Amino acid sequence: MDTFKTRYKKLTDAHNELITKKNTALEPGNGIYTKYINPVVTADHTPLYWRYDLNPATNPFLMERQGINAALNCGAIYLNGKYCLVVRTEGADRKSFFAVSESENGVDNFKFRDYPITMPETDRPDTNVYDMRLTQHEDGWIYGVFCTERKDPAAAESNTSSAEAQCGIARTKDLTTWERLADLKTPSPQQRNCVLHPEFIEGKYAFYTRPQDGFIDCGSGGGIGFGLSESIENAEVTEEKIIDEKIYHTIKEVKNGAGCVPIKTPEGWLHIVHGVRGCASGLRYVIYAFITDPEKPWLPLHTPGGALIVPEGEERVGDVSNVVFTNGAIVNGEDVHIYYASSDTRCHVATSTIAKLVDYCKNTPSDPLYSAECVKLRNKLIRQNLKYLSEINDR
Ligand code: M1P
Repeated sequence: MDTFKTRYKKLTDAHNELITKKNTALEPGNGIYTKYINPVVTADHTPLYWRYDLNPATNPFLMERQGINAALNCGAIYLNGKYCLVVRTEGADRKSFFAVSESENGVDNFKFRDYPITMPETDRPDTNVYDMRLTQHEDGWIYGVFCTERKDPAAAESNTSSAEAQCGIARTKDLTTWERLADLKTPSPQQRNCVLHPEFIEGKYAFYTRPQDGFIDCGSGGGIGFGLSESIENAEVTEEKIIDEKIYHTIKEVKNGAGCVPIKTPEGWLHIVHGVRGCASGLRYVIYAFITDPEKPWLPLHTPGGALIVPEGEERVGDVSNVVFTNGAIVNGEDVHIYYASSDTRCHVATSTIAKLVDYCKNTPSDPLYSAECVKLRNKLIRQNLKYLSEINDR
C-alpha cells in the first residue's frame, strides 16, 4: 500500500501535469472558430488542497474529503493581462459556488486562485448560485449577474424539488471582494440567464432577461427579453420585451437564453446565446449567435439559422448530457475566446475573431422554417458553387 508520502507525490504529479498541459487546436475546423483538444478547466483542475485533508494525522489514507463534481458554465473577463474565468464549481454535494481561474493565453494553463469567491448574501439566503455573467460596465464596476436558486416558498412541505430562480447581482473591481446588491425585480415569476449590457441605454442599466413561469419550464414566458432599469443597487425592469423568441421546429424550440455579455462590433452587438430543443434523448442545448443594432441593442439585424456550436464527441457526455452552454467570452484586440461548458461537466474554449463571427452572422442564411425553403437555399449554394467550380476547371 502507498504511504501517505508516495500517494501525495502521485497526486501532485498528476495534478501538475494536468494544469500545465499544453492545449492543441483541432484542425481544420469549420473556419468560423477553432475548438481545442482538451477542456480548459475541469473538476480535477481545482487545487488538491480544496479537496483533500493534507494532514497525515487526520487523513492517514489521504482520501478525498470534499470532492468537486464539476467545473462548468464560466463567466469570463480579461483583467490585468489575464484571461479570468469565474467558474461555476460544483461540489460533490451539488452546491455550486464561484471560483476564479486564470491563464496568460486563455487556452491552457488555467490556475485557480487560492480560495473560491465568498459571495455575500441578501436577506434571503441562496440555496445555490450559478452561471455568472461578468460585465465590465461603463460605470466603472465589474458586475456579476448570476442565478440564485431557492426552494419554492409556495411549494408544499412534501415537495422537495420545486425551486425558484431569480437574478442575483454583485459587483467587484478585482473578482475577489464582492458587494452584493438586491436581486433583479421583473414582471416575471422567475428569471434565469440574465445578462447586464455593458453600456447605458437611454441613460439606464439594460438587462437581457429570460422570463419563465416555472423553474425548468418557461411556460408562457420564454425567449430572450430586454428591459431597462433606473438603478443598479435596486434593479427593477418593469417592462420586458422579447427580442428573440423561441420558435417551433428550430434549435430554440423549447427555450433559449442569453449567454455571453454582448460584444461590440462594427456591425452591431454580437450575442452568443443558447437554444434548447427536445428529442428522444432529452433536451439538447446548443449555442447560436445573432447581431443587434448598434444603437438599439434590442433590435436583431442578422440572425443566422441553426447552431454555432454543438456538443460533439466526448462533449456529448456528462452530468447532463447533450449540452453546450456559454456564459462568457473574452475579446482581446480582434480575437474572441468563447468559453463554453459541455454537458454541465467541464469548460472548453473556441477561438475566433470579431471579423469571422460578424461574417458568420451576416452571411449565414436565417432559418427559413420549412424544408422546401431549405432545399431552395441549398440548391442556390450548390448552383453557384458548381458554376464556380466549372469556371475554375475551364481555366
Ligand atoms: O442543464 C443545462 C443548463 O440548464 C439551464 O439552462 P436553461 O435555464 O436554459 O434551462 C441552466 O441551469 C444551466 O446552468 C445548465 O447548464
